[in-house]
Amino acid sequence: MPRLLDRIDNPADLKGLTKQELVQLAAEIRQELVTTVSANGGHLASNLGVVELTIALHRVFDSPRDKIIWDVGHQSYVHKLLTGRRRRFNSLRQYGGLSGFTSRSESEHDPFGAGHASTSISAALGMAIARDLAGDDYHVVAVIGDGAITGGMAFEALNQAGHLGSSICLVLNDNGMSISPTVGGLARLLNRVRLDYRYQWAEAESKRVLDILPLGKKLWQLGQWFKRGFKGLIMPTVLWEELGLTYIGPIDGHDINALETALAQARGYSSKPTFVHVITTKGKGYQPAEGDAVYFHGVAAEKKNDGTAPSYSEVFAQTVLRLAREDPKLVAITPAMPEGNCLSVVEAEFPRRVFDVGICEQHAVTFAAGLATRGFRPIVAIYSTFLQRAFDQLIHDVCLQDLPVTFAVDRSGIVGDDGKTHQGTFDISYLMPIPNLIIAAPKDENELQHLLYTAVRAEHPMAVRYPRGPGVGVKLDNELHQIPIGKGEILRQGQDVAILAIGATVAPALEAARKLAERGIEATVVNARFAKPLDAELIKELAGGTKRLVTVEENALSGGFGNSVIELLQQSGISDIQVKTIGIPDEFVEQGSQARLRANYGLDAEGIARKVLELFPQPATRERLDFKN
Ligand SMILES: Cc1ncc(C[n+]2csc(CCOP(=O)(O)OP(=O)(O)O)c2C)c(N)n1
Repeated sequence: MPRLLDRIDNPADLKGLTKQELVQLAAEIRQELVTTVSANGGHLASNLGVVELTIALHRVFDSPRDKIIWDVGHQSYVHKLLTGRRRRFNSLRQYGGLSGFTSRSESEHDPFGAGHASTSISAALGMAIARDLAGDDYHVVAVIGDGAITGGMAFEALNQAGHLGSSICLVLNDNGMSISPTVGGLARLLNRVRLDYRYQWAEAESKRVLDILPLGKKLWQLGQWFKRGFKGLIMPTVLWEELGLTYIGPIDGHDINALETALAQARGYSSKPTFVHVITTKGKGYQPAEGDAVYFHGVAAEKKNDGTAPSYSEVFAQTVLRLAREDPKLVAITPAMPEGNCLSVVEAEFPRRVFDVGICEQHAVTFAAGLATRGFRPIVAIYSTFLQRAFDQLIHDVCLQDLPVTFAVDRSGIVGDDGKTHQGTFDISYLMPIPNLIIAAPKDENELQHLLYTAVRAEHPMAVRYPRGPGVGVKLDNELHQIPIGKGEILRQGQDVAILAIGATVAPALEAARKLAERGIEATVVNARFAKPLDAELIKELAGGTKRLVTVEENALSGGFGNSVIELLQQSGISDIQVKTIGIPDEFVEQGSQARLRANYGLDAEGIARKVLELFPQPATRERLDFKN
């Protein structure tokens, strides 16, 4: 039987469908989501939960004239299917394919690109004010989850939205879940609405009481006061109303009729911000995802781990567990990623010393600073891309006061299919100029343990960056030891060229050296370990020896490790040397598998060997070096 979905080329095609057809369409969309995400990986549970909401939004509003903004954008797959991207949907998260998030360059139906959380209300407000100033009359809608609304930016925008009073429609997609269950006071408040069915009774009762009050301004005022006080007692909507938003809800987010009624009501408010509270079930309609929404939040296309080596994140968590057992003052903080960075393992044993602070990177960093002032040893486990959010907190609250906070910078370097918004290719550059901060990267998962052990004993803030995915498969030492700060190690000696690699690039650098040796070029390979402070002594010695240096890093070249090495040479007056740097040029890194992207940027063994070869320009040597086989 032909699918209804195959007839939807743009949102206007939804408008003529009957209620029964809409139910069928929702089922077809869910089938498509499960099939594609099973093959390509992606955010399954979040998308399954917004099928009806997305259909209703596109029936009530008129995209692209009306602007529908998805916070984070990880739940925009249904929106993509309904806005002309159905035929390309099988390319989701693939190299050159559809993004797993919203993107302005991908479709006119994506008015704002996303990937990081809590931006939608600010963006919506900007568009709404632009509309008002230009004398336009389109609608602006922001859809934000109960996880993303815990982010500080969302609150900053809500504060301004109520103050400006411009018309925007904020849809809270409340499923009680961030990636893990949403935490915090706001989550508790929302839970009361979601879980306590008394809200239905409360609403009916407050309306009944108001109905029997006599008219007249004074009593009307009293009625308003009573309504707010009474509703607030049982139905915690008052927060939104006091902020200046008209509250509509709570609405069953899987009932298209109810959704359409509520959204149409919101659309009707032409001079007020509205807040439509929609209750959904994450993973809806696919039993495995409904049963385990945490696991099915983000599904990997390939198996994360082939079983031979633990992931860096797993080794991180096991190390924190050991350190926490030894030191009662050790605490760990995660901004909403206890599963991704594996801290849930530590939390199980030390529930009072692991803090999921919500999607609040800025708060996470300053919270750690506060703990450090009182003699605690905080470890902030944070993805490289999300630490960007807390740049000022890093400088102003941690490093300026030289507080010994450890930053476990997970997913550093190339992360793969999540694409441009999530690549961890900036951290060395943005950390580098901050005084007092030590920046390290282990060559393998064993060294990660030792660097973490070193970091929690350091007298300064220290960042340890490590990549996404499995370690290189080395044996993990039982005894942990401190690594001297700012000291690299020579892994291989050769007189022709020195390769200085840091972090995940050390293993391919060693392999490159082996390939070069087969062809008569002997390379020294150094595991730099520290981007700051650099091992100046070692670098100067190498420069004096081989006169040829190649640096390798999975980070932007601008302001990165290699540039720092060049600066050191320059400042030391060393000029009789050839230097090549391998890293990410001045561009955003696309989505694709880590292996493919690394190869694209010459960060694999072949690429490193090729770059070394550029320092040996004799054609005869070049011809002999064929690294393809
Ligand atoms: C600034 C930032 N921190 C962390 C993340 C990682 N992240 C992606 S989705 C998500 C949970 C979002 O929860 P919610 O908004 O409730 O949406 P749901 O998936 O439940 O629909 C998190 C923490 C992010 N995208 N951006």
